[in-house]
Amino acid sequence: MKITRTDFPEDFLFGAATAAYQIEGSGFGGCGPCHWDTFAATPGNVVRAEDGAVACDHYHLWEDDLDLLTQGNFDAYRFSTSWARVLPEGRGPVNAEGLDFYDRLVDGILERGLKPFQTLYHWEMPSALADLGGWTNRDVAHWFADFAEIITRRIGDRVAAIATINEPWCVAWLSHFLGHHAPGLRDIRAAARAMHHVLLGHGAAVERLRGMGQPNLGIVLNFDHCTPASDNAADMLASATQDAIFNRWFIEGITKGTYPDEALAGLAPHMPVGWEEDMVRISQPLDWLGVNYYTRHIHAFAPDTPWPSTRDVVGPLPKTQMGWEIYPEGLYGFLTRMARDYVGDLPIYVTENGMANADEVINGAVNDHVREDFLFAHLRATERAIADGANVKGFFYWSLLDNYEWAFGYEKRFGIVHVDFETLQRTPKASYHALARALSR
Ligand code: IFM
Repeated sequence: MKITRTDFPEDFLFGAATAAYQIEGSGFGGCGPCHWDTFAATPGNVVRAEDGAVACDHYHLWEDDLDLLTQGNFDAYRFSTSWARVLPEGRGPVNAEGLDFYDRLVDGILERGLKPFQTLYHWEMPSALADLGGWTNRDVAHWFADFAEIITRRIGDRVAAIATINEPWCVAWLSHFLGHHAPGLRDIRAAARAMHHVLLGHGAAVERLRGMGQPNLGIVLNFDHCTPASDNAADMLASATQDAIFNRWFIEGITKGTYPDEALAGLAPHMPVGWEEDMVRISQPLDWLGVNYYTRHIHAFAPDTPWPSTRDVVGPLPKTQMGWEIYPEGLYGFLTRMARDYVGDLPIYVTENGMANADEVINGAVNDHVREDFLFAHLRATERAIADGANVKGFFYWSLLDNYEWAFGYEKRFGIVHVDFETLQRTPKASYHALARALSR
């Protein structure tokens, strides 16, 4: 059965999400270099060594892109403001063109009757700060708070909500332990520091913005359902360890001021000295929580490997173009778990959910019916979580446009709007039209 707007509470917001480096084109408008430019330029890191220099050229085509949101009957738009675009050196001189761009963008969002949901950090660490260690350097917290203040002084009067960090697990673990994202480190000491400093940066930015009187501050965490490969004790512990690293570290840091023992079991020896004293700053009250959810993983014990001694097992469920299992039940699980164990009645937004598919334009149309099914199944899961008490106030599809999917370059297509990366032509897909029908009033 299809979804309609009336299946959700009256004030529920339907939106679509994007991020600066993935769509804007960092080669335009005085944007500074970031660690993704050099990560991509290093052989073996990114498919075809593609980078975000042009991306979807949203920097020039933003008005057309915002029109797609209104024509799709959306209520809100989640976007990010690039640190490297505002401060090309990460600190010091401000790029006036960058601030002007975001100023025009926010006005354009409001003129179209949409609510602007801003994210401050969606992964473009300015190269000058990456040179100083980026998230492994404790000073990153105040560099980030300074950036947060500068951009907020310009557009904070008009945004509906601000998230400090997008997906700290990716910022810290995926990028400093697994090495799949910039800066591409595979080092437990760097990872432990980034795991802590990313939350310290969050706390410092919240403190700074609160001090300026800025309302509606939150953070966007990603969650991945952990399933043990079997019910033997070693596989159960492997799954619990991954759950602690991925799902519990950040939410427990910000809501309880503690880190889970199962994660500290490996990370404690590598943590920065005195980290415990930062936990009060990290766990300041928030106004909302963003939940990004895509899939689950199955974890098994991996003997003869160092902590966390786990390996992934390929699961049996249908998979997306990313090879990720489609598991809507996981979204229901996290929304209700957040409400029950961590945030109570605090507003929760599904800030990202979506799937990649090998979409093609055929006779002017993209028939991505598999994405319609995915989307409606996850909306149903959200609806059930609300019925069971989770205070979910909105849902943002990832993503409005096909875009730069990080280490996968432009190969994986998450958009409800197809982008031809040669001509930059946008083609709304069948899923866009289905959603527009569901959301019409
Ligand atoms: O494209 C990313 C996005 O930048 C962060 N969340 C997950 C998406 C899909 O991988």
